[in-house]
Amino acid sequence: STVLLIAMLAACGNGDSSGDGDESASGDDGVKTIKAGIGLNEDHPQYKGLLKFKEIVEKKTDGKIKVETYHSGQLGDDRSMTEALQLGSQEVTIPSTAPLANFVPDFSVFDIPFLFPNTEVADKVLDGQVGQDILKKLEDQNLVGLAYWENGFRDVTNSKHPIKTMDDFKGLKLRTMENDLHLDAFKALGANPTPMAFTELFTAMQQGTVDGQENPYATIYLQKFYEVQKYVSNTHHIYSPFVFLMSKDFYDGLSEDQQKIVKEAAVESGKYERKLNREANDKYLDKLQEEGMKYTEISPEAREEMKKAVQPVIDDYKSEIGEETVDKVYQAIEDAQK
Ligand code: TF8
Repeated sequence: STVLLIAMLAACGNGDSSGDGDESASGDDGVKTIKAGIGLNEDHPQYKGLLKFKEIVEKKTDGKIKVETYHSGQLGDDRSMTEALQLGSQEVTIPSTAPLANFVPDFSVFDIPFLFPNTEVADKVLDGQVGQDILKKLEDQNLVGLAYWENGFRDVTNSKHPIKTMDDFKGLKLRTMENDLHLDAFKALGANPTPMAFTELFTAMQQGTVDGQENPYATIYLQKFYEVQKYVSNTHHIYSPFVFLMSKDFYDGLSEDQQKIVKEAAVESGKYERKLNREANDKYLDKLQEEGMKYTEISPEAREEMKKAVQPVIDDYKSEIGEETVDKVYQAIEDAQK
């Protein structure tokens, strides 16, 4: 009877864990469920984009695919949600490329400081062959990259003093995303950087564990960082893409039509999210100042000094990212400006 009991427990314990994600993702009525989680809150364009994805997919599949949406890190942070896709306990997440570099090093090419001159060039490179080829590399990690969305140009905030030149970074305890290139770049600028998941950031700033962080204005405003940060500068030091990720096991379990629908929906809702995000970033700097933050303009000379300081880090990382990927991205940026 003990053997029978153990066998019964083992059967119960199996639940979805042995499934490749399909059992947990599709009920016996043939309806498949996409569990989609993001890190930013419901006010951010990233969530509005996800709702657009849900609307398109549920409409085009006549409800045969349902999308459950979760925001504010309810399902975890960028890295843990990406791991959940690999394990089949979640179907969609939309991380920044920086944490994604821990799964596919090539994504760190987008963490090269001052890489993209503007969003037009970024869109052309990301949506062009070079960007799409980098997405393909996710498939070895049981992930499918369906589209690039936009996090945006990143700007530094802190609670200590205005940042006007590189000197002002000296000794500043700055949180960075969990990405070695970011870490080393801020060390080269003279800061004292700490990698941390986004879900822990607000508390760390509130408690003074870190003095500052760097994110686009929309995130700084919509996540209410102005409540715990005093100074903001337009460093615009990195353009961060998001990647619309889907579990490859789940994607492979879809019909060809359904695969076409989710791919097109990710691209279409991505264009919508980029538009909302760009409108947001322009107006949110004003709102940050209305909330009492002190804005400091970084001069072209100061930015040039920062570019020079981080160049050795970029040279060091070229082989780690992949020389071919780095060269192709630089060439695509040049071609996009002809
Ligand atoms: C960061 C990122 C995040 C986004 C979001 C969690 O600073 O910019 O805000 O990746 O999806 O960690």
